This record gives sequence, C-alpha cells and structure tokens, in this order.
Amino acid sequence: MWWKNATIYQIYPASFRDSNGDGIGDIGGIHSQLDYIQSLGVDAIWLCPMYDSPQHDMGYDISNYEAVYPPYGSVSDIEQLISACHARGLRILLDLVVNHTSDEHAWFQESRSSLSSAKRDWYIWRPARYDAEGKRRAPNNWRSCFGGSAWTWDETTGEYYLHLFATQQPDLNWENRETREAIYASAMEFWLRKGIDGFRVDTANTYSKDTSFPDVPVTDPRTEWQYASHLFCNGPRIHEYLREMAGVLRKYDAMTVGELPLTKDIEDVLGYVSAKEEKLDMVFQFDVVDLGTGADRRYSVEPRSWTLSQLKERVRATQRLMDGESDGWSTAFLENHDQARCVSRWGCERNVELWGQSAKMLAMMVASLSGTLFVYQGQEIGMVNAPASWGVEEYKDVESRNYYDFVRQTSNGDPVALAAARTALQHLARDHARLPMQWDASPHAGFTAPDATPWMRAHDNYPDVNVKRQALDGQSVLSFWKRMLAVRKEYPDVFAQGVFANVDRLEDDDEKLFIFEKRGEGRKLLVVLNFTESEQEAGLEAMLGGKGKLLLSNTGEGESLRLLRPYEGRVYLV
Ligand code: TEU
Ligand code: CA
Repeated sequence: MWWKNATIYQIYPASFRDSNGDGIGDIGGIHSQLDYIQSLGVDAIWLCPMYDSPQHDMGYDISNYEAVYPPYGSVSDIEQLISACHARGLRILLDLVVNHTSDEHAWFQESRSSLSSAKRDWYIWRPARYDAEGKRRAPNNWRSCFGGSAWTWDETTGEYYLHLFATQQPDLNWENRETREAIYASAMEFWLRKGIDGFRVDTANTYSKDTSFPDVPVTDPRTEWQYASHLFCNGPRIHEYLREMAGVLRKYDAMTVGELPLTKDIEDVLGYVSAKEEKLDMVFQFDVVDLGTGADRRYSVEPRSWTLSQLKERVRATQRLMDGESDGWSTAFLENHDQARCVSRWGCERNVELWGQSAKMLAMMVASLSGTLFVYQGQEIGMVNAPASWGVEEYKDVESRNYYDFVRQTSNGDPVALAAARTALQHLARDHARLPMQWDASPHAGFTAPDATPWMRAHDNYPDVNVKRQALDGQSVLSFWKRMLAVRKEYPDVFAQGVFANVDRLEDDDEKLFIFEKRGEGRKLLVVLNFTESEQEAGLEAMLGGKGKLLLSNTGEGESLRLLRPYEGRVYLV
C-alpha cells in the first residue's frame, strides 16, 4: 500500500500557477511545476476540483463530471498530467464531489423540469409546508452549511429541493440505485479508467440523510434556520453506500481519503476507516482544524480561541487510530483549501524571526505525526493569512460572504458586529488558503503575467515570502520542509507509523510546551515544541538520559539541553 508512508501535496488549481495570463491558475501551470513539486520529496498530488462548473463554490459545484472547467484546460490536459506524474513516479488523486452537483448539471436540469421527469427522484424534492396563516414554509428548519435555509423553492414544479451547501449545490438522492450507478460511472470510473490513483472524497459522511427530515430544536433564536449537521452526517445508510463505492474503487486498486466532518467518536471514525470495513482507506478528521472555531457558527468566535492543552488533546484524538489496537489508518494535516493558514492560527507573525521559527515548528509537529501526511500548497513556504488591512471585499468565498451578510442583516448593520465579523474572517476564512501561490518577487508573486489581474489578490508579503528566495536559502521554511520530509521517509516506523503518546511534564508547562513520543520498532522519537514567544526550560537532560540523537532542529543554533528558544522545536531519536 503505497499511501501508508506517503506525503501528499494538495493543489488548488485556481491559485497554483497561471500558464496563459488570464489570472486563473490552470492545469498547464501545474504541469510546468512538477519539478518543483517533486523537489519537495512528496509522493503524490491531490487536485481540488478541476471539473466543469459555474464556480459558485470554486468547483465543488460540478456541472459535468466528464469535462474540465475550460479556463483550467481540457480532459486531454489532465490525461497528459496523469502520464507526466506517473513517468516521474508521482501518484495523482482527484477530488470526488458526489454529495451534490451544480444546479447546472444536466441531471438536475432534467430533474427540476417536471414532477414526472425520469430523473425527478435523483435529487431530494419535498412539498412545502404551510403555517397557520397559510404562508409557505420550507419542509424543515435545517440550516445549510453556508447559512440560510437548506431548502430552495423551485417555481417550475412547485416543490423545494435540498442543498446542504449553497443554493446552487442540490443534493443528490443516494437512496436511488440508478443515481448511485450514474455517479459511479460518470464521476468515478470515467477518471479511474484514465489511470488516476485515487480520490479525496468530499463530505464522505453526508450522502445518507434521515429521510423523515425532522425539524431540529431552535438553538439560534435570531433566525428560523437551525444547526442540523448531526442529522445529515453519519446517516442510516452511509456505510452501505461507502462499501458499494469501495467495490468500484477496488477494480482499479484506487485509494481514498474521505473528508469526515462531525464524526467525533473514535468508534464512529473506525466505522469508516477500519481496514476490515472496506470503505475508506483513511479520513480527514476535523478535531484539529475545528479547534478555535465557533461551535454553532464557524466564524462567531474571537481570534485564537484555543489553548495548547486543547490542541494536544485533539492531536491525540486523531492519533488514536494508529495505536496498534485498531486496524484504522490516520492522516496528519494542518491546512487545506477550507482552512486559514496554520502559522496565522497556531504560530506567530509578530516578526520575521518568529514567523520562520513557528512555521518550521508547526511543520515539525505535523510531519512527526502518524498516518498519511498532507501538505497544502504554500504551507511549505510558510504562507500566512491575508493582511488585516485588506477590506472585506477581498474575501470572495461563498461561506465568507454569506456569513458577513448574515451578520449585517441580523445586527442591522451594527459597525461593532461587522468589525467582529471581519476580524473573525481575517483569522479563519477559507479565502486565506486561496490567495495565489507565491513563486517569486515579480508582480502578483509570479503567479500570473505581470499585466494580468489575478482572480484573488496576491499577499502583500510576496517580495519576502516566495519559493525562489527560499529555494536559495538553506535556513528557509522551504528548506526545512524538504529536510523534514526526507527524515520522515528515512524512519517510517516512528514517523508515519509510530504510536503517539503525550509526555506530561511539569504542570505549569502545559500551556507552553508540546512534548510527545512516537514509539516504533525498538526505538522512539521524542518531539519537543515550544509554543511560546519566550525561552522555556527544556529539562531535556533528564528526559533523554544521554541517549537521544538529534534528528532535526529548527534553529540552526547549537543545542542546549536546558533551554528552548521561542518556537524552537526538536526531534530526537531515542
Ligand atoms: O467541505 C465540507 C465541509 O465539511 C465543511 O466543513 C467546509 O469545510 C466548510 O467550509 C466548513 O464551514 C467540502 C469542501 O472541502 C469545501 O470546499 C466545499 O465547499 C464543500 O465540501 C461543499 O462541496
Ligand atoms: Ca490560466
């Protein structure tokens, strides 16, 4: 199983590299950077959706599974990319988005055309309810993940359709066997036959819903639409569907990594990833990336609402899948296209020293964890969130915009509430991951032609933070990532497969240091991370007992067993 010790590099096509100067990244741009990608020491790439789409949710609203969004290129460009990757020994994964399609998909067009359409039952249609005053109401009070009702009224046939995400993303009806078979043929086998190595499976636990669609209790009295995710995640038939899907994948020996929001208990997660279940090979748990987000609404929260002890606890939760008693497999990641940059969330941007130190320390943390490792484009050079000085109009994501509008409406435009919303977006929005990749110090960070207008503005810091500059500097974040990945590869039993344990030391260190062990075959790692801006007592002498070999350090300075510098991190082999 190639993926067990692998590192997978995630690419967001719109923002990676523009090869033709239209301001939008494309397949040609990805193809042109395969040398760079390979130089990182990764084993595979995962492309976010590049299918044809009206882009209401950046390609997670697919209008044709068997075509490529024309600004990105063509099916033949993907075929060429697949062969180019394989010729270098790189694997390639695509994104599988089959909870919903775009409302412009031919299936939905046909489904919505009449009550008797052959594809009517391919989506989830329900009649209206009427209240005491005879006013038309949605079938229930569920809120969509992007805010507002999860149902949209469709005039043509006088019914509502369900959409867990944006209005333009109607949910497919997985209860219908014919629909499932069409999904397998069009979204999966069409691409598997072209030789891809697997899929990242979008919202892998939402296909089965409670089909009685009950109302949920009111938890937010400001609005009619209530948090209902627990009713559409982990539904009654989800395991049956995933097993059926795995049957298709098996024919091609393809791997899967499923996105698993809102599945918290280890037993439930194991239901998806335990090898004997034969469903998904691994999943992305949300424990770590959800830390510090609002409980009811993701952005209803102050910046940095987390503690180090919580972070440790959540890391441990994802690592439990690897503790030897379970037959599951885990993933390690801190970023993806839905998350703000990890340095801005968990590290420090106060000055250039602390930025670099904390970017490397976070790299050390995530790359020392067990499971398959995922690195998101730009993470390897320590890209950070868009500056606080940028106006809210720079935020383009549907989730960001909907949230800001929601606050505007419910607060009657209160400037204090709007300022808080903007602060939260600056801290957590999905937009931050979607800024152009920073290649060099030329205009727009070298992402597109100098005279082009990139679809999102390049970060102000690109003259300092870019690939070209870091590639020449042996002490850069980029050089550190390369070293880190090489060392991880050298000792797979402790890095990718070791058994994780927190090392609890002095009580009052708990919110300052993160120390953990990884036990492998007759040896172990000791990872010591200082999460503060000040020096800390390390006390390593006692912990190592003269036996440890320093594998990695992020300081480039001599090692002191007594003191750790700000955001210093070390990995010892014991
Ligand atoms: O995300 C689904 C998801 O579970 C959400 O948690 C998402 O991260 C959301 O932004 C959190 O508030 C997947 C994709 O990764 C995301 O880009 C898509 O917008 C979404 O599905 C719909 O396809
Ligand atoms: Ca382009």
